[in-house]
Amino acid sequence: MSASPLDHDASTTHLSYETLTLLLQRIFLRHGTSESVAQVLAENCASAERDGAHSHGVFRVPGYVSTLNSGWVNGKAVPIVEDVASGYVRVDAANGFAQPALAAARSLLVDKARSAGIALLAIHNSHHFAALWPDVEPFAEEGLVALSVVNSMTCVVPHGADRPLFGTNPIAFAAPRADGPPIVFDLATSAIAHGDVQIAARKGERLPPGMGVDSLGQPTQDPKAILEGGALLPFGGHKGSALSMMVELLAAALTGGNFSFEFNWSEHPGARTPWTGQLVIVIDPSKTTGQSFAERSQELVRQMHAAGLRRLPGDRRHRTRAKSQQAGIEMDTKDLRQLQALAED
Ligand code: NDP
Ligand code: PYC
Repeated sequence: MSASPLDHDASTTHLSYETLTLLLQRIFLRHGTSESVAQVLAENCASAERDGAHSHGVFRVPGYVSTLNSGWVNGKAVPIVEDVASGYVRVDAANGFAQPALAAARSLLVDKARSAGIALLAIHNSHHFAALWPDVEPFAEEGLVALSVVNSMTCVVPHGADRPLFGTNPIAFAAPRADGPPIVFDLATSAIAHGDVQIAARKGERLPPGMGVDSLGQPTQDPKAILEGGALLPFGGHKGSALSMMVELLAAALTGGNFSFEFNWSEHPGARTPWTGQLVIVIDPSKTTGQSFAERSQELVRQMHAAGLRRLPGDRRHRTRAKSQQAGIEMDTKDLRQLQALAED
């Protein structure tokens, strides 16, 4: 489970979560973040890699580094937390990353949710380049229900429109249950996450039909055609498109952040992180009457399994996590070498 020395013949290697987190922390610090931001981003990224959420694990590190080097984001930003109302917390992320802004406001948000039954956190002036489930799952681990949305960068054609406007705009939800890990789903409202298109292009793989269009608006299964002047489609036609619109409204209009089409990073070559907003809603289900929420959600899971369902959202991730905890996080040796170089260059 060690990061070095590497076996020169092995194409994969295994690292502990702690080793990977420390390496990532060194990279972020080396490229201009504060200690606290480096820690939050490193834990987020290592968790994604540990859980097999590859489109938002170490794959993202070169993008973080080029963005930090471009001056587009402030890696040392200190979020400004405002206690706005009994159930409302606002954070100006100060052109920094969204996760440190969430961390700064978290205890106030939880206190408010526990006293009022529900509270929301509106983050603006923020960059989110990660998976969304790490932002909600910890709430469910402490018995709360959480929902979060974040918008990204224009690359999705709204259903029935002619050109891209929306971001890939994920929605993540987490709820506690009595006999197992929280129920969590986290999904892009595009037919496929932009990160997965990049990964497919890198591997030379074709995409399933219905994911995107080329620069002429024609359906394509070629990821490069989508990335080079083409665009993605929403998942589920008009239904995913409506959800993506909702994400723009909640994550940007409601928080004071940019819509996915509102920022211009062209003067920051290397910038990759969308400068937008994020909304988190936390509910305390102990205010529910009758049986506990966690027992009710367990009953729903029981019935879903009885109906023949074999895989709940989150199951694959939790299985991969258990494997990583036992054998270490499996990584390509080549990717690890690239990370080590980024920690030193
Ligand atoms: P997927 O389509 O891979 O998965 C979406 C959800 O469905 C997950 O919770 C997954 O659980 C679950 N799931 C997948 N397949 C099944 C199945 N057969 N049966 C039951 N459940 C299933 O995710 P996306 O490609 O849509 O998104 C990938 C990531 O990209 C997300 O983490 C998202 O937050 C991130 N993203 C981030 C953006 C940003 O701006 N920061 C923008 C867009 C996306 P499991 O995880 O267990 O497989
Ligand atoms: O994978 O679509 C994506 C994405 C956008 C911003 C961060 N991830």
